[in-house]
Amino acid sequence: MVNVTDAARAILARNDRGGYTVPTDGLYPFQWNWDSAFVSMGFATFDIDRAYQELERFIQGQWNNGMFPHIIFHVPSDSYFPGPDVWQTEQCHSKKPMTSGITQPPVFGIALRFLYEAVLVTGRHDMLERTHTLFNAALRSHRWWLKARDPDKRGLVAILHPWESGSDNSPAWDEALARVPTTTKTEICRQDTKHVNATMRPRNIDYQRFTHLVEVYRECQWDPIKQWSHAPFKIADVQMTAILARATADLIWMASQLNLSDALEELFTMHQLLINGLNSRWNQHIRGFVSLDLISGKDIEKPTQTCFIPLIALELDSYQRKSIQEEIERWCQGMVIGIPTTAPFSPDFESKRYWRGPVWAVINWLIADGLRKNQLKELAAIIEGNTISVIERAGFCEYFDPITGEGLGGNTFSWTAAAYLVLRR
Ligand code: 2M8
Repeated sequence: MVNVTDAARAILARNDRGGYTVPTDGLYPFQWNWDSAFVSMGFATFDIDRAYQELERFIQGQWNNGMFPHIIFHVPSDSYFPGPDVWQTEQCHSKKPMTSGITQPPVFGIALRFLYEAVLVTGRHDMLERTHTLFNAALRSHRWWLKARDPDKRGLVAILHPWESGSDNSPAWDEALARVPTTTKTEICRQDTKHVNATMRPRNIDYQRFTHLVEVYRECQWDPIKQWSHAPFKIADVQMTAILARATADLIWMASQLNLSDALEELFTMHQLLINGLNSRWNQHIRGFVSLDLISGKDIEKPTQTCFIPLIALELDSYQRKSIQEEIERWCQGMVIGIPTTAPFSPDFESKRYWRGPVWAVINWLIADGLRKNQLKELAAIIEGNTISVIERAGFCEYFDPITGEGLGGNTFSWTAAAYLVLRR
């Protein structure tokens, strides 16, 4: 019998393109932002040099203004839409690899701490300079987040495109996305449905709106101030904010390890702002945290995984803790595997369609981590155990049907392999 840990390492080796890892062959032929951060943690369980390399290749795509783009197009490929010809971001990152024009969840800082902890365990002293370089890139990107995506200093950072959230077609974005026009100047040549059954992917109308948004921001020449004022889609997202807050806490830890006292003060201020913002988003009805639609001014009361992600950054009070525990248990009732990314009792739930219900290993990883942080260790262990066993049964799939446990989407997925390696340790 093949050892599953070896199989997970083999997936990472197979998706390695020379120092960076593609999410999976064919469907996603470039380096993705939060995928790479998760993948680097997977590598750190057995090859710390390669783990560092993953982040080093990634920061090659950092923009002059500090933004970490969501895709780095290291080498051309025509198996993905939209490619660099649609984004047209050359002026933002002179002499660097081509990139997309939007960002993704800042898991980078979380990964950097994870890697550095592994370095400390090995007692290696030759990684300091490399660590400093990565730390500085992370700090610049956090500054970009606060400046470009929270100009009103609410303590909540906004997404301007559903692709930025990483949960592209989540029901959480439905109402806001419905206001975005479906007209596009670009010819939409979807490649994803050549790799994966269309019923497991976003709809064509979603792609029209995704592409329309790209065009709006391209016309703003990717200038953050212009984008902020022209954005037809603008959501202060609690998942994004929670990841940024947690990553900021991890950078605080890094700064104290590296004796960077100047950075410490700035990071503390950033962290407090984000924690206050997140705390203001508790919703009694949903029994979780909710995002805010900055255009309609409305709370987004959709039961999606987003509501639980703030656990990774916050210390909940006992009432919140109990509510979230009960809510997660309710969502998992009758499921072969939890946690579904949309509550199964919601009319929006679709067990096979991408971010509208399927279970994602990296989301379980984050939530379990948040549960542990909040002393809900038993529930965390159940979720981790279920994630490990579904991967052992169904393989390293992109996502899983919570009702049947079936593996869906792309196969041989890097971040699923990384999740396995980290959760199985
Ligand atoms: C999916 O998103 C990309 C766009 O970024 C796509 O569907 O084309 C999402 O699952 C996202 O979270 C993930 O980072 C990416 C690569 O795995 O695929």
